[in-house]
Order: sequence, then structure tokens, then C-alpha cells
Amino acid sequence: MSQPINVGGGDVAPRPLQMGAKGAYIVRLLMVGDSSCGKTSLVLRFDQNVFSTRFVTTIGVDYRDKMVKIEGAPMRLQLWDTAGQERFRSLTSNFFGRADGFVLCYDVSNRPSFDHVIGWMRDIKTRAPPDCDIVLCGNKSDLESDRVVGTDEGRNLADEYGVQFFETSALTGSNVDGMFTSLATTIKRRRIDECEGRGGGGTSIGGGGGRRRRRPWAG
Ligand SMILES: Nc1nc2c(ncn2[C@@H]2O[C@H](COP(=O)(O)OP(=O)(O)OP(=O)(O)O)[C@@H](O)[C@H]2O)c(=O)[nH]1
Ligand SMILES: [Mg+2]
Repeated sequence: MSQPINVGGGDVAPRPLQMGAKGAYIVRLLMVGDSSCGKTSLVLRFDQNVFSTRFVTTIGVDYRDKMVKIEGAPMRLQLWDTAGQERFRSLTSNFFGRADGFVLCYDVSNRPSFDHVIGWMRDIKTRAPPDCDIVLCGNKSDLESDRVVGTDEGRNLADEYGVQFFETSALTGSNVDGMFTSLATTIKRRRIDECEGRGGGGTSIGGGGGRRRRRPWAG
């Protein structure tokens, strides 16, 4: 098994989140993982609460954004849905450098997609900012009779990497909101709350001048 890698922030001081023009924090989330594990389906379930059994492979990178409120903080989740196919790998990894978080997906009914998590983690470690947060996501949990990757295997691997773990089903919707919300909450606490605690101002524009800034959403 691989060495644990420090991709969850570790001892690097987190950067404050960027504040967008409309008073919401901008959070860039990347969907990564092998082709057909369900990245696009997870985004569509989360954003529009829909699901289709038809497989339309993603070409390059698709984009959607979704406004959420996390513990009172308005956040614009920018969902970058990357193509899992190998031929797009060099293109999609160009997007890693500006990510705040990753949803690293595999398919619980597809062993190779789980084996490849190590390679995806290596790419993230190499190209993504050290303060990004990661969720390991075993999708298609509804396919119980086709399951070849146990829940414990997924959880153990996530523990090794020190990242969060969820099993989801884009088909039933199970855990989908919970997974995205949990990732956004972790990012919010580290990149807003902790930064304010350090006097960082909680936003990368305007500056805090070392003083605690008023939270724009707190009235
Ligand atoms: N049973 C089941 N099928 C799913 C689930 N999520 C996705 N699928 C199906 O799996 C296939 C692939 O889903 P996509 O979301 O397109 O996969 P992807 O990871 O975006 O694939 P690429 O764009 O090629 O990287 C589709 O036929 C989906 O209907 C799930 O939770 N359960
Ligand atoms: Mg896709």
C-alpha cells in the first residue's frame, strides 16, 4: 500500500478563500477519477436532483456552479467536472493547480477504478495546492450485488491518506448532498474560520490589516 501523503493541508497555513463579486466565497471543486465511475452523474444529482442511465462521456472539462450556504457563509461552489478518460489527462490536470477541493471518485463495482485512486492521488499531490481538501468517494453504492470494493477498503485507504470518505449513489441520491456539503464545510472552516482566527481577514481581497473583519453575511 502507498505511503500516506500529506494532501489534506497538513502543516501548511491555509490561504483565505477568494471572495467573489456578489459577496459569496468562491470554492473551486474538481471531480476526478476514472471514466464512467459517475462524476458527471454526481454533479447532476447534486445540482439538479436528476439522474440518467445514459452514459455520455465527458470531453475535456464541464463546468457548473451552485450557490450554497455553509454554517451561514454564502459559497459559490464551482464544480469542474473533468473527463476520466486517459487521453484527457494532461488537459484536465492543468486545472488542478487552482483547486480548493477534490472529489476523487471510484466505482464500488469496478476494481480498477479503485486501484487507480493511488495514481489520481499522486497527480493531486504533484499539481494541486497543498491546502486543498479531498473527499474519497466510492460511487454506485446501490449496486450491492455487483460490489467488488468493500466499504472498509475505501475507508482504510481514505484514512491512509488522511482524507474524508463517503460512499454515494448518484442513482438513488444517497449521501450525495452530504458528501458535497461535508467537503464544503471542511473548506469553509479551514479557509474562512481559521484564516479569520489568524487575523487573515477571511478573504483574499481587501485584506484584513491584521484585524478581524466583519462577516458580510452575518448582518
Ligand atoms: N447504478 C448506478 N449507475 C450510475 C451511478 N452513477 C453513475 N452511473 C452510471 O454510470 C455511467 C457513467 O456515469 P458518468 O457520470 O457519465 O461517469 P463519469 O465519471 O462522468 O465518466 P467520464 O465523463 O467518462 O469521466 C452512466 O451510465 C450512469 O448512468 C450510480 O450511482 N449508480
Ligand atoms: Mg463525465
